[in-house]
Amino acid sequence: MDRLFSTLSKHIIEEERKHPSATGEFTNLMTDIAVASKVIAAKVNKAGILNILGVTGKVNIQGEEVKKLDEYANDIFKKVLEIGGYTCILASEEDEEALILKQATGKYAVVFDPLDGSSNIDANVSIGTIFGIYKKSSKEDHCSKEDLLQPAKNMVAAGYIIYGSSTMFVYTTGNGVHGFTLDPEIGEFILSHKDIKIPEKSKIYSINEGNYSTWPEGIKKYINKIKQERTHSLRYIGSLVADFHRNLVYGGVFLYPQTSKNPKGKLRLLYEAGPLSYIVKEAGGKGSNGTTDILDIVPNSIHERVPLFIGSKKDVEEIETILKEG
Ligand code: P6P
Repeated sequence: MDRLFSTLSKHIIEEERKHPSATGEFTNLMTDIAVASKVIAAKVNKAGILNILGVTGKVNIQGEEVKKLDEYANDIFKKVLEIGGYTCILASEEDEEALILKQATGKYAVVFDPLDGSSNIDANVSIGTIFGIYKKSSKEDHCSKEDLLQPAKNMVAAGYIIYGSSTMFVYTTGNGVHGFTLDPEIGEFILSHKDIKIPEKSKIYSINEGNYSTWPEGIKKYINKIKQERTHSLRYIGSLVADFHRNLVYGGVFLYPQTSKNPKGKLRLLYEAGPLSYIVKEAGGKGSNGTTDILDIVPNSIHERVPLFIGSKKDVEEIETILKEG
């Protein structure tokens, strides 16, 4: 019975109480995100029945096929945040341009990938939503892209929802990383993983070995080294949130280096690498582009791509050292 008192809603309110000057707006924003994630989870969990698998026939800014669930998740997130009124500008993986919301009162900028890994939807592989929240930085009353193009270290919160064997909401506001599992019987996210810490050294590496021939030499050297020393197992789902979450819980390092097809890397800085690096730092890990901590990189555009090496700190630092040696 006491588990009912460790809900996400209660946790968010307890976090607010740590900030005496809090107005409750942030709590309401986080609550809105939690509601959006439950709505998306309900659809993801029965996509095959509702005939919302498959594609819409459209292509997004990334040149990727937009799956029906992608579009649905994007619409839900934007609608909930717009109605909530606590945000002034949004950046979504699915939309070419940032969305400046009509009400200028919201003081938060939210970046999100509404449904990452969607190429796996039809195969019932775990997928996820990633979000990051900034306080508006511009001095003007209205919001502008400047409020979005902040380094991830400026975030006030970051999280993801993984739609897998269960639906989990994992987030941090800078006071540890906490995981909540959705109890579908009562429609509440219940605290299941308090203060997650990623093991400093991992035994898992996640990378698409199919790109081996086009990796930078330093990455080939690192992968060959761990394969030679047989210190790691390869686990790669091809769904960032699922790979990241497993590595966060068990320890592991995820690598998406530059390739011939993605010479700047494939993953996006603003709404993928940034929020996940904020989370992993809070859990004792690290996110890097190979030379710089992801948290310190100032985005030049909302869809900017970066090479991403993220997970157990010692593994990421070893990759940085090998890349530095050239
Ligand atoms: P690849 C999914 O399309 C995605 O954006 C991430 O979720 C995932 O980590 C990556 O791409 C997989 O890319 O090239 O290995 O299929």
